[in-house]
Amino acid sequence: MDGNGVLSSADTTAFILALTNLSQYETLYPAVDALVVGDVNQDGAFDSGDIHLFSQWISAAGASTSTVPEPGCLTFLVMAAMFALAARTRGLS
Ligand SMILES: [Ca+2]
Repeated sequence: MDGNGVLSSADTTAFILALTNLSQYETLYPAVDALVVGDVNQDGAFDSGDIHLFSQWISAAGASTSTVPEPGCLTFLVMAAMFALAARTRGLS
C-alpha cells in the first residue's frame, strides 16, 4: 500500500489511511492506486471487506520481524479503521 514493494507495518498505516481518507492517501502515495492495490480480496471494491485478508497478510509477512505491530496493536488499528469507515459511510466525520 505504500508502494515500496515490501509488505510491512508501513503498509498497515497506508491501508488505514486509504480506507479512512482517500484524498490524503492519494496525496502521500500518488504512484499507488489504492482502489486497485487495496482490493486484496479482489471483489472489485476497496472497502472494509478487505481488512480481514489484509491483516492476515501483514501478520504472515511480519511474524518474525520487530517492525510489525504486535497483534493487539494491529487489532486496534483495524478496529479504528472500521469505526472511521463506518462513521464516514454515515456522514459523521
Ligand atoms: Ca475488496
